[in-house]
Amino acid sequence: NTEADAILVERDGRVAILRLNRPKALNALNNSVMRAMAAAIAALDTDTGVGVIVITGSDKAFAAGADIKEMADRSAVEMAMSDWFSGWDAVARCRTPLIAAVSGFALGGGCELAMMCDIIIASETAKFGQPEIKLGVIPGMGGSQRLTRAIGKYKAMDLILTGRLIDAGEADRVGLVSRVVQQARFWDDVMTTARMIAGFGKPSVIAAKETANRALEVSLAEGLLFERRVFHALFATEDQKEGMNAFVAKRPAEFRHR
Ligand code: CO8
Repeated sequence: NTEADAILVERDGRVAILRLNRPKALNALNNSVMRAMAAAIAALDTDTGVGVIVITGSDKAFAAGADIKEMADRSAVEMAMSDWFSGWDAVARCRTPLIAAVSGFALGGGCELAMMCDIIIASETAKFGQPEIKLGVIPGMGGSQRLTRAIGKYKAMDLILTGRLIDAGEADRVGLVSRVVQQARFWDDVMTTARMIAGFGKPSVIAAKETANRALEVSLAEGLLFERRVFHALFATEDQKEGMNAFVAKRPAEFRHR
């Protein structure tokens, strides 16, 4: 399919849904998907009407990896000069919360795309892995770093060095997913979660994401200082006044910035 339909963009109120749309290739991530995804996220991230972005695939595959056919014959110089995969940084830079809704295969770049998101909701059919070693390469979209931070060195090495796949249960046990849901309830759970987050005040949601992510970048003392400053600053928002006053008055909060 063409660049225009490499992903499908849907809206459900304040929730945007980006659906990978290369079913015949198990949603392999080629340059068209990367450009379409980067453009969609750039537009949605600055849209004040969007509170959460869901990234998903089909029942059979979230994404079975970077597109091997597109990469197979490239030279090292071509890969380096085009800075292959750098377009995916747009996903990691997104300030709006991202939920990866993973059913079926999330392998290689697919697993790495899920790990760029903030919450990973897996159907019980999900399978995760970093099989690049079997292709003579290594993870190239952040897997060696994000997987190691997410699940620790020894679990990550097990996956990266053997290329073996793990099912949703094992992914849950090692902490690679936020939760596992039965296939029949999977999409309902994803949308309920997305709508809930999208209903909170966006300034505090962005602050929460930004602050939690600092934990992966800085020392504990710096991270705690960052948290304290952001916490204090949120008292300048109408949503803080509304949230706390609504609690005291025993009524639901009506956040302004959502
Ligand atoms: N790329 C391209 N095409 C793919 C990919 C892929 N990653 N995965 C599946 N497809 C295609 C198949 O070629 C097949 O196409 P066709 O019908 O034309 O033959 C179609 O999708 C259906 O796939 P299968 O027939 O293989 O389906 P099965 O249900 O039998 O198997 C699997 C499903 C197990 C998921 C299998 O397709 C598979 O192993 N896929 C590859 C998984 C993989 O290795 N992923 C990692 C890719 S590499 C990567 O993501 C990062 C590389 C880092 C490089 C660093 C550079 C800087």
